[in-house]
Amino acid sequence: MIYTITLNPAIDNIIQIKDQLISGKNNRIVKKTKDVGGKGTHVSIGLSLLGASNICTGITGKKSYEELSNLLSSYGVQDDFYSVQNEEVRQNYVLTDTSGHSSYMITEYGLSLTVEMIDSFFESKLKNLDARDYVVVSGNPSLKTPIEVFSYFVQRLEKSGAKLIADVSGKYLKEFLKAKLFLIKPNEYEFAGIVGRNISSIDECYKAFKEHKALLENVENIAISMGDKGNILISPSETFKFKTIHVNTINDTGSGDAYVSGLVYGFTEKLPIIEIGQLSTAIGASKAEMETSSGFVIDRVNQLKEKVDYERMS
Ligand code: TA6
Repeated sequence: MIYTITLNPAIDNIIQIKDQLISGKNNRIVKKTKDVGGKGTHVSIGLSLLGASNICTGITGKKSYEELSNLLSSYGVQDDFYSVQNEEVRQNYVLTDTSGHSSYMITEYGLSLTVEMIDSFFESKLKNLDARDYVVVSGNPSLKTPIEVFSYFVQRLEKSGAKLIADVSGKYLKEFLKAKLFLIKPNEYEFAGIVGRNISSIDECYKAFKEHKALLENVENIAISMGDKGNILISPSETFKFKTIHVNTINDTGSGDAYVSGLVYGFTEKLPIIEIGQLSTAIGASKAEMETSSGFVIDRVNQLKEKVDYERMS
């Protein structure tokens, strides 16, 4: 079974304004919608759209949880979060404009986690976890969460024997790298933070990977996304880079998470690396064509994936 864990899910309040946002001007709202926020939730939406059964779980507040759950079920996702009394689901705000050139993300800190919450979460939602399972931890906990609590969470996950997939950043990624990982998906900045040098191209990613293999010895597969510059998939036996497909971007919020859902699907279905890269790249592009924060159009993905150019690096 594939579990997605979101330690700080959200409800995204998407506000579309006319033309581009201008400071000091009265920027008129054209449209307001709500969508699922948080990253692991988006991965579950992607897996469900791809037909892969998964358990969408994590830790959230009880207040507004029903609204988040209804948004998830509108994508066919049955969630099973551990919810905390007297806490609420955080509200995030995504500002987009009709030009489609920019999106602004304004996020609340969300719920600060404790060891007791982690233990209750494992006892109530993860007690059946074992080596046959994949666990995708996507999105950081609230920045108010002490790193020791997150470290405890990672140690409990590692003890379960499940294959771990991490899409987290900064000190949380550094913490996860102490554990044995099946897959990580840093962006260029997060990868630069691991190898301690600036990265400005996909080729530089691969060069830095080869020079700093020791820093990544716990990681089996690495996908590094670089937005318009493309992405690279590094596995123990082969490495490929993939070109980005340029589409008419309406809202790129959640494109990275949608891309991760393609990676998780591909790796868990044991598809060839080339197919994994083409599928996940096409999914990220299809998401960017939508007004929402999550989801994509399967027919559009199938149309785009054949157009994804790639090159073998090793
Ligand atoms: O990646 C997209 C997204 O999950 C948005 O839906 C928004 O909720 C934001 O990112 C949350 O990011 P954070 O890093 O605060 O969990």
